[in-house]
Amino acid sequence: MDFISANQSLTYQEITRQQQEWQRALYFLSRNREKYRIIGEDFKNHTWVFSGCGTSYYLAQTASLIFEMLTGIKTKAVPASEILIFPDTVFIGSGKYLMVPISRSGTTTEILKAAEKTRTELAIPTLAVSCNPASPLVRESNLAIEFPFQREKSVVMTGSFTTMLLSLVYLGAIIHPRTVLTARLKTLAEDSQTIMKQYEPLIKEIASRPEFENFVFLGQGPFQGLANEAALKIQEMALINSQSYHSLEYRHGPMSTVTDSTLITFITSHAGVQHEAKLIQDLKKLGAVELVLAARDLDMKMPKVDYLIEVPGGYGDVLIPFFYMPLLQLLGFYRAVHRRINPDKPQNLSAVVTLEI
Ligand code: F1P
Repeated sequence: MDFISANQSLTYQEITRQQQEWQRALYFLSRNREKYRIIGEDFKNHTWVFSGCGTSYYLAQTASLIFEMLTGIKTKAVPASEILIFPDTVFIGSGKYLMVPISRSGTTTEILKAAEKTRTELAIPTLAVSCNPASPLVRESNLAIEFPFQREKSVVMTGSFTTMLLSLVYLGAIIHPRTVLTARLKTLAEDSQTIMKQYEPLIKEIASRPEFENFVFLGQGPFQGLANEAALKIQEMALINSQSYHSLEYRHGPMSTVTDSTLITFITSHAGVQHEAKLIQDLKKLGAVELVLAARDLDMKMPKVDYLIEVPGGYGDVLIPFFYMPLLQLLGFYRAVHRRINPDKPQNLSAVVTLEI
């Protein structure tokens, strides 16, 4: 970075220290195993409604699907505002629900109001997830996932996304234990850090290509939440419009906007790779530059692409987001640097949105 060195940037520090945060988080989460097991037991027949705003909403999208894959418990994900505006479309009839409000700060007005409405007017219990154990969200919730998250100072959420996601994956792993997953959780942080360091120069190179005007992120299932979050990182840090879709939806209209200044990032999954590989081939013909994130143990050969980032096999669709997300955050960071924009000071944004409601 010319005008500010990467190490001077808070956002950069928070992106690159996140794997250490996961290790700490896992240590503290493991001390509350019994508490989390009981939560799972008490609410296994409820629908868990994951909610948040901005990054915390995209986290809700990804976490709800991973949690459902892990536990078989029914989930849905909605922005906090939907609970305020259309509550009857979220909590239906006499169904049994647990609300999971997610917020880094624990002070965003919409999620606070949504949690309060759910608890008091609808008599639905809440399980808060926040990086701030002293926040009103945690204080007022019936239950909370608590551990000493390292507080982020940046406006833009990065490590807090993956650390809160990890806490929900961990909860799922306790509710429905699996030996392989428990073993993989032990190596995840170190392996993710290795991959992040290995591919950081490539991400920087891609982010520095001047011709890109259109950033598109595609993913299915839990990876669609990652696509939304990656697009948001480009908007917040680099101040560029970006788009995100369910991968196969891109054919149904949006691909009409592809030009040779479009970078399409494919956030692939084990479940979707057959379809995604075909999409990668098809979109190449339209002239887009393609970046593919994929696990090494996919049971097929990737078509030839401009940039391929391969992450270790054996982690499955539940844990590969922890390899992809730090790299997607770095893409936003380095695009900002390329545009000589300071990612620590995003335009028009503050760390918390406070409204008079
Ligand atoms: C959520 C959030 C951020 C966003 C922005 C304002 O905050 O929407 O995702 O980057 O700066 O706040 P929180 O509820 O998770 O604290």
